[in-house]
Amino acid sequence: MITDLRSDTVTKPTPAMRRAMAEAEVGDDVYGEDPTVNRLERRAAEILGKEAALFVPTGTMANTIGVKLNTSHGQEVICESRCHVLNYELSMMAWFSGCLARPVFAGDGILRWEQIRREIRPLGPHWAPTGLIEIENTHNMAGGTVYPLETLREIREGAHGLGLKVHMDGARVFNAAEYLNVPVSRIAAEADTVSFCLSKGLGAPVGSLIVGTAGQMERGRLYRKRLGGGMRQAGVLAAAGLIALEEHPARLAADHLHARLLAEALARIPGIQVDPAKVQTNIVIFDVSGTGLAPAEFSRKLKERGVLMNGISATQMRLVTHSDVDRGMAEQAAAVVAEVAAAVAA
Ligand code: TLP
Repeated sequence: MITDLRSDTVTKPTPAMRRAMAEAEVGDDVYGEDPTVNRLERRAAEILGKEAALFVPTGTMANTIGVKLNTSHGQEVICESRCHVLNYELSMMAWFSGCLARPVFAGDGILRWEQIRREIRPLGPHWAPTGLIEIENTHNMAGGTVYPLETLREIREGAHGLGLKVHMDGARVFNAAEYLNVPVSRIAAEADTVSFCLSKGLGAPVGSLIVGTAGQMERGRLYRKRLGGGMRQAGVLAAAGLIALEEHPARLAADHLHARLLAEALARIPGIQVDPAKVQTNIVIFDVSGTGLAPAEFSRKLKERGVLMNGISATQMRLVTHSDVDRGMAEQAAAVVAEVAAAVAA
């Protein structure tokens, strides 16, 4: 058996999802006639506390539309240096929206208003004006870190005070809500548009949503079509998404527990560095340089023993817990990491 901790994107649809997909009522969503997609969009808007939602194939498309809705060509988007929109979306911000990223580093991935404020550029003879603040919650490459509500409020108030919008890449915003123990709508209220993924911790096979005002989502539909995201009888996907959205947030606590257990076990392994106290959600980033192995080599040795984890830098690896990994598998994976580290030391 393989324990796949490369990402929470790897989950397989549950039997209930497969049944719902097989039985889904469908129509042509490009005409707005897919009842299951419409239901998913209605429920997503309600749960996130926004006027409207738009179902899209991927988180990348949701963010692309989010940036486009809130900017115009030639503007800058302030974002954290390691964020997904800048590093893992094939420069879509530039390609589709004609914007430049203005990256700002925060060790824990969490931007503070004071940092953002210093980077805001007015219209002037030399500068591209700031168009948007983009925040990633939870922050993937900082290790699943969560924005405190107070920090989000300061960013929203500061940005709105200057006439700027806030887009939240909330691919894992339900993990953030679980960590803060608040309804996800409390978090979404602090951003103008929020993207989130059904296909990560929530366990759906495909799909993301973007939420915002009804007017924004109406324009968003056109951008989605331009991007090739008009999916026709997409109710088969939305049916699995509805189960993910309604039922799976409740099980994220287990993923967080397993991530914490893994981090604690890893911290005891000589040569591995990680601070379990910093693990807030389902992502653990750990340094393997002390073992004498590079992440790619470490990853290969883990794979030989049935455990999948990827390197994310010259020294660090990432593991992500999800619904297809139970406590026993998490414990077993930690034992395999210990075994590889010990084999190298010997
Ligand atoms: N993240 C993937 C990889 O692309 C890195 C992963 O395995 O974590 N925002 C955030 C914060 C993400 O982590 C991801 C995917 C996306 C957006 C994009 O989602 P998709 O893959 O659906 O385009």
